[in-house]
Amino acid sequence: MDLPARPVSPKAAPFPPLPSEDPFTETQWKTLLAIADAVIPAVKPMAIANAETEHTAKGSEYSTAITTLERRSDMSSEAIARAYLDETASSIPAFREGLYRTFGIYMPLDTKKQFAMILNILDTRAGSLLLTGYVTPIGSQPLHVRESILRGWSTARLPVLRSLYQSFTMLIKQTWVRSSPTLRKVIGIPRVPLNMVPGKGHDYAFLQFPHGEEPEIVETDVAIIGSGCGGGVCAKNLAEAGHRVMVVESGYHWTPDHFPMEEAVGWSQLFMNGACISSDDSTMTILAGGTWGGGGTVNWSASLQTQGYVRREWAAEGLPFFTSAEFQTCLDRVCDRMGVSTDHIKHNVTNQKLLEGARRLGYTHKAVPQNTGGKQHSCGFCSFGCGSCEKQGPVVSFLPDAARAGATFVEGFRAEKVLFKTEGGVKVATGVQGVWTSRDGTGSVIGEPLVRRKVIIKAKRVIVSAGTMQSPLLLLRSGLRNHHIGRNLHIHPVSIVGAIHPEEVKPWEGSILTSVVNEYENIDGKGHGVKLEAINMVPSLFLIWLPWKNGFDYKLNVSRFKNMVGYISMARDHGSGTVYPDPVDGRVRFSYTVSKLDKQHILEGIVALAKTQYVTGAAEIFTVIPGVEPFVRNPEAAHEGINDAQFQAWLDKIRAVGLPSPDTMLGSAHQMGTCRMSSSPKTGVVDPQGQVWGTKGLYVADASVFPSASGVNPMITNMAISDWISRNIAKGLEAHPRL
Ligand SMILES: Cc1cc2nc3c(=O)[nH]c(=O)nc-3n(C[C@H](O)[C@H](O)[C@H](O)COP(=O)(O)OP(=O)(O)OC[C@H]3O[C@@H](n4cnc5c(N)ncnc54)[C@H](O)[C@@H]3O)c2cc1C
Ligand SMILES: *[C@@H]1O[C@H](CO)[C@@H](O)[C@H](O)[C@H]1NC(C)=O
Ligand SMILES: *[C@@H]1O[C@H](CO)[C@@H](O)[C@H](O)[C@H]1NC(C)=O
Ligand SMILES: CC(=O)N[C@H]1CO[C@H](CO)[C@@H](O)[C@@H]1O
Repeated sequence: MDLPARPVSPKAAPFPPLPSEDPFTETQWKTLLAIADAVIPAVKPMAIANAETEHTAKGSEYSTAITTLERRSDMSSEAIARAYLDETASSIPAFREGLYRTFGIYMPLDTKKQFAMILNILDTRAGSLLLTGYVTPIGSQPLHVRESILRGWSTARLPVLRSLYQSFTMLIKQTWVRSSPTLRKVIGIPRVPLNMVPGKGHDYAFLQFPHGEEPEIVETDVAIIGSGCGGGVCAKNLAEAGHRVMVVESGYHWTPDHFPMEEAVGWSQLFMNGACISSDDSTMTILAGGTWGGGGTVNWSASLQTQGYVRREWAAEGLPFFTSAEFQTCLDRVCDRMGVSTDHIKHNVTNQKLLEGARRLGYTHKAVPQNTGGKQHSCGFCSFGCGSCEKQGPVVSFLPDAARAGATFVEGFRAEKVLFKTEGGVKVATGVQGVWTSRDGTGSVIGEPLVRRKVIIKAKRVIVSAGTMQSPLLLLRSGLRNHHIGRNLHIHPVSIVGAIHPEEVKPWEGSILTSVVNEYENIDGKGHGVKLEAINMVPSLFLIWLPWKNGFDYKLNVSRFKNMVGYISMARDHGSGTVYPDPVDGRVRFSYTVSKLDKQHILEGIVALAKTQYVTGAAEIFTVIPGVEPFVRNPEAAHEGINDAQFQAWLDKIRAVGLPSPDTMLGSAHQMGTCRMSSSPKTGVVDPQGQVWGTKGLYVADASVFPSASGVNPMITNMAISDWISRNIAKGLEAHPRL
């Protein structure tokens, strides 16, 4: 019953160790796991089910489910189908560990305390009555009562109950999809992309420092903090211009033979804060890279140049660079280096359906250029690293170029603050101070490190490329007080539309994001609107968005993954938020509430996406809007196209319900703007050359300098701006003759 042999099997990457302190008490765990088992229960046929703990399926329902699952799984294994239905969340050790890690490592203290408090309240008679309508605490209720309490929360009038429903079901779906031993077998998804040929990565040498009580002091011309898209470009340019360059990165390098990483581990090891960065109102989650190569190691290859209307908007704010020939040269230069083109694209089914749907509706659409070095890149798993090295992220392009020009690298280095001297009342950057954490004795990153040491890097120029979430925090820790630091956070908020097609799609096959529909990109006439794009179809990123009514339905619905496609309606946001440090431990926090205008735009995009799926034959279409049931196509009405009255009524419902708060969950992987570039220190953080206002020698070069949202996926814009900033820095530095 094993999957057919695969040509490659990436090296296993380990989880970070579990914290020694248990995040919850035994009674809190009991309540949480009872809720978990209500979301993902064992399903048993009526004849043998124990209604206290198991979901009871009527005899025929159960046997139909088994045969359906067998058919779907490719493996025709009744044993696997039964094991899948038998599975309860709490019976999976990796599920419990996943929750333990989420609460014990990644969740900020005050959020964890809120959860603990809710669990306590649910365990009292009075609290239970208030929240569930029963005096018996939910942890002691039979399964069907727990299920009906959760369903009741989903439609409650009280917003706090609806948000309980969302928090619990999302958390549990997510942890289960990552950890289930049977789900992937039932879905039939392979461990690595079919026919993936492992690539040979650059052989990095990272600086090592000896033990010592005193800080280690090293010297360079340019210190670059962060190895992501911005930092990578700067490193190449400055090293090639003949300067000594040192790039420091808080994450670690994973060689490509670890890629694509298994989903569960990948979320922990490759993403910032375990991919668990939620807005203060908990409706929004931000994904950011946190490894060698930053977002470039986990992004999806979409390589779109900044559009004219955004360039004009930025130029009109006193930044003429954005309409200059120079900016275009920078865009073209970074694209050339990564072999960006549309020539080799072969659209997978998800992208084909978006393009064909748009064609049939007369929507503007186009192929999205890929940074795949002039090769076809059929890899649907790039969120967890690119094993073939075809994706030209910084780790395979800019950083190796920098290495060949003499740049040096430090992994495991967390920059604490920029150091200054004062000259004539101006702060002049003299370097950066941080803590270096070496690997452990086995070369891994999970054991006790061999060395942990404070390091001071003296430098003539310091470039902060720690990304939109971390760059402003570093500036604040360095004592800078410009009011704009951390503000103006734009995120391109996205909502999701999924569809189930009658034919097999195998959505994990082929390239991830090769098409875009632009029809609704300028709804307000001022450059705000949505782009419609494909989402990366890996189970842990997609299946969590399917609605939950009970665990039996949910298990059966997610087993149809092979027939699903998924898309995002992504807004160029007019509204903005703020990034700030957690008061307890300094980790990144943010506040962001999607504006009314942006919600309207996202909604238009959802409607348009649903139409593309209707006209390409979807059998079912679903959104993540609370209270909107999936649309099930009536085959009789198909000839009417989108005029199908039932379909229109469903679209009306979507428009009427909108995206209610606080129970509509949105996501983002495009954070920008928290160190905005401006023509005056009164309106931003860095000057038109990328130098931090009020300082000398300190620059920011990453997506945080965008004056507002880029509208397109931000990587190329980020790299082009970083190209310009670093070339100007090089001009102002006297070159060293290279030895
Ligand atoms: C899943 C996903 C898919 C994406 N897909 C696309 C796409 O297809 N197309 C596109 O254009 N964009 C995409 N993006 C967005 C794009 O990757 C980011 O916009 C881009 O990487 C941002 O680059 P950056 O230089 O601002 O920061 P990052 O690339 O995030 O780099 C910052 C680096 O600094 C490190 N760092 C942070 N703090 C410190 C510190 N104190 N000390 C030392 N190091 C530190 C971080 O670990 C990180 O590695 C995607 C992003 C994600 C998460
Ligand atoms: C990701 O970002 C890097 C730059 O950091 C870029 O070179 C690469 O092309 C991007 N890849 C994808 C898949 O977006
Ligand atoms: C899940 O299954 C139920 C019942 O089988 C159905 O009503 C619902 O629409 C399904 N959800 C999706 C997203 O297909
Ligand atoms: C199921 C299916 O048709 N998958 C295709 C997705 O697209 C790639 C090309 O990018 C094809 O190779 C797959 O066969």
